Amino acid sequence: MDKLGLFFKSLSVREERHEVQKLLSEVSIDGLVKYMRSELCRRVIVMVGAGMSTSAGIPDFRSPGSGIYANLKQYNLPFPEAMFEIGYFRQRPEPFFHLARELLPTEVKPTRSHFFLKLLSQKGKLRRVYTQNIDCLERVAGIPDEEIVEAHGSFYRSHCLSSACRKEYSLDWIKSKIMAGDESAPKVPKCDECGSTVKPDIVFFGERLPDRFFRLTEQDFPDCDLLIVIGTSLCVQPFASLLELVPQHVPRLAINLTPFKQPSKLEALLGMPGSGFDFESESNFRDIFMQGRCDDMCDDLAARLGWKEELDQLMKDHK
Ligand code: CNA
Repeated sequence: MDKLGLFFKSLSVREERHEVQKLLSEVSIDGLVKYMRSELCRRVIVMVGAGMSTSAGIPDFRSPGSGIYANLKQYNLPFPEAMFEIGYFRQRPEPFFHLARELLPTEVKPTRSHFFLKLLSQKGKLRRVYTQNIDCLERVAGIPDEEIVEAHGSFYRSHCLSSACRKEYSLDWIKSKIMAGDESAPKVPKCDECGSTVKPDIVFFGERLPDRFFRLTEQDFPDCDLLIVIGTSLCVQPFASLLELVPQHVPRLAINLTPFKQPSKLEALLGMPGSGFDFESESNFRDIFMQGRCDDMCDDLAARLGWKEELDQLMKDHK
C-alpha cells in the first residue's frame, strides 16, 4: 500500500461505525493500567516521535525555540524542509551533514521512555515499536530488531548514492565520518569505491518509506490490543494516519508535552478531528492523554503497573 492508500484506508476505518466492545472499565489512567495488567492486553503497538529523544539531548523538529526548524538560519536554506529533501541533498549535502552532528552525538544514551518500551518487550507485551526517529536509540536500549520498525529509516546503515555502486556502510563508519570534520566545516562522507556521496538510509522528503513499514503495518495494526503514541506532533504522513488503523474498540494512549493540533476547516469537513484522537467528547471510551514529559509519564505508568524497580534496574544495567 502506498502513502495515499494508507491515508484513505485510515479514513475508511473511521467510517465503520458499529457497536464496539469497551475494554476500559473507566476512561482514566487507572482504567488503562488495570487493562494493561490484564491478559486482554498482550499486543501493544507503540508509535514514537522525536519528543522521546529530547531528554537525551537530541532536538526535535517543531518545539518552539529548541526544535531544529527554529534553528536553521545559518544554513541559508530556501525553506526549512529542504534540509531533508532528497533533491536538495543531492545538490548540497553539507547542511545535512552539519546538522547530523547534532542528531547523532557520540555519547548519547537512551531515555527512561526507551527503557520503558524495553520493559514492555521483556514482559512479552510489545508487538512492535514504529519509530519516526532516526537516532537508533530503540536498538541501543536493547529492544530486539524484529520488534522495531524504523519508519523513516535511520543512521544504522548508509549507502553510496551512485546507483551503479550502492556500497553499504555501517553506523560506526558514518558516525566516524560525520564527527571527523571540523564543526564549522563538516566533511561530506565519500564512497571509498567510487567517490560519490554516501547517504544514511534515512527517508528524505521525496523518498519512499521502507517496504517493511507497509508490510508490517498491514499485519500489526488490525490485530493489536493497545496503541501508545509517544512524543510526536503527528504532523508527518503517512505515519500520523497509522493511529486510525487500530480497530475501533482498541484503547489508545497518547503521551506528549504539548496538545495535538486542532483540525483545519477542510479536515473538520472530512470528519477528521485533527490528530485523530477523541480525548474530549462525551462518547470517548478509549482515548487517554497524559500531557507532560514522556520520561515522567512513563515513570508514572511504570509505578502504577508495579514495574518501577525493574525499570530502574534496566537503566542501571545498561552499559
Ligand atoms: P516534531 O514534529 O518535532 O514533534 C515532537 C513532539 O514531541 C512535539 O509535539 C513536542 O511537544 C513533543 N515533545 C518534545 N519533547 C518532549 C518530551 N520530553 N516529552 C514528551 N513530548 C515531547 O517531531 P515528530 O517526531 O512528530 O516528527 C517526525 C519527524 C521528526 C521524523 O521524520 C523524524 O525523522 C524527525 N526527527 C527525528 C529525530 C530523532 O531521531 N531523535 C530528531 C529530530 C527530528
